[in-house]
Amino acid sequence: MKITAVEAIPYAIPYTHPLTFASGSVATADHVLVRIHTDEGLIGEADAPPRPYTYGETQTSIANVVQDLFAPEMIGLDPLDREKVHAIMHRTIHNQVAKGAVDIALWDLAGKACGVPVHKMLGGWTDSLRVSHMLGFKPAEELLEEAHRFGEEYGITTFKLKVGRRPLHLDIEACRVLREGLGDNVEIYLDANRGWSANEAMEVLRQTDGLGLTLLEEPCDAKEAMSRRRLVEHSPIPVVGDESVPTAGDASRELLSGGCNAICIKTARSGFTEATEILGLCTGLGVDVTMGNQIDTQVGSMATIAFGAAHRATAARAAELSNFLDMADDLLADPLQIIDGRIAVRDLPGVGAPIDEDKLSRYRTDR
Ligand code: MUC
Ligand code: MG
Repeated sequence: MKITAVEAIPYAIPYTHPLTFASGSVATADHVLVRIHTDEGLIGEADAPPRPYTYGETQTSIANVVQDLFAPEMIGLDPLDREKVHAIMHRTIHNQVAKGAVDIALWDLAGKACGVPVHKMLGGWTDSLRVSHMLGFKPAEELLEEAHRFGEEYGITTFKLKVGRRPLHLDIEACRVLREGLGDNVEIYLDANRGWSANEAMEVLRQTDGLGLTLLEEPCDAKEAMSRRRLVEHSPIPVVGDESVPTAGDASRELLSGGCNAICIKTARSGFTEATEILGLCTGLGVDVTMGNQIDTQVGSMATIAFGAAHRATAARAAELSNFLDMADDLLADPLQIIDGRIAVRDLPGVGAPIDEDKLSRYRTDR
């Protein structure tokens, strides 16, 4: 099998409920669908969600780097020779989301070529994942109402609260209201998207002590190395690296230097290959992982599900899989469903995310 063409198709789908967090806000899914074509007629696909405030990539930069830098070198290669494609991509620094999508599209092709679901190829641990829902910036009472609604409608019992606001009492109050309103059996953890300093995060931990929060993700910029290390040393709960650890090299640097002691794995920015390397580091070192959401579509969420369900360690905690519910529409042909707080894998060859061609024609912005 040979790669004959690589497409990077920009599209835009609005959000019905925009998500706001410390480093940015998302009102439109202005993503890129990466498609790798082969001489055998098989097509590998993956969704690339640009997050300029996190990685510096935009819809245009992702489409350009895939089409102008990667595609010309990839054409003619066997898509199963992933290491050769990675060597090509490695010559360009950064551009993690573009690289992640190319990698997932190659795995999609590998699964389709073998007639096997990718979650089986990667490890086949389980057939569904528990869902964690992400709560964006809102007044505390609205957050509680949203959490109750997601509990009742979808059976979700784990919530990641976006924090990192100033003054600090806004988030401290939100934690209190959620804990009092949801009771002790609901898991609540925090993600500050670098909104605080490490010392502010210490203060929040002090004032939320006793509320049973389970994780604190990316409290401050990881480059604040000294005070972040102090925070990690003194925190009673694991401090999770997210945007500071897109690659295995970043994850090892942050873990070994004490910048975090748990890791959020996101397939959108690490692909399956690098995510596997990161996971190996984490299980080897004995640190917890979470499956994160890069504000993914259903197509992107299927990739997270395939990877998360494949491994014991990634299936241990609830995975962030519900952001797609806030979108007006999606490209996935057969919509995802959250039932009793879980989403199931799809037993289709590849990642299991066939695209609705009519919807792609409607939402693509390049024609
Ligand atoms: C998260 O976990 O941080 C917000 C920005 C981004 O890149 O991902 C989201 C969610
Ligand atoms: Mg995060």
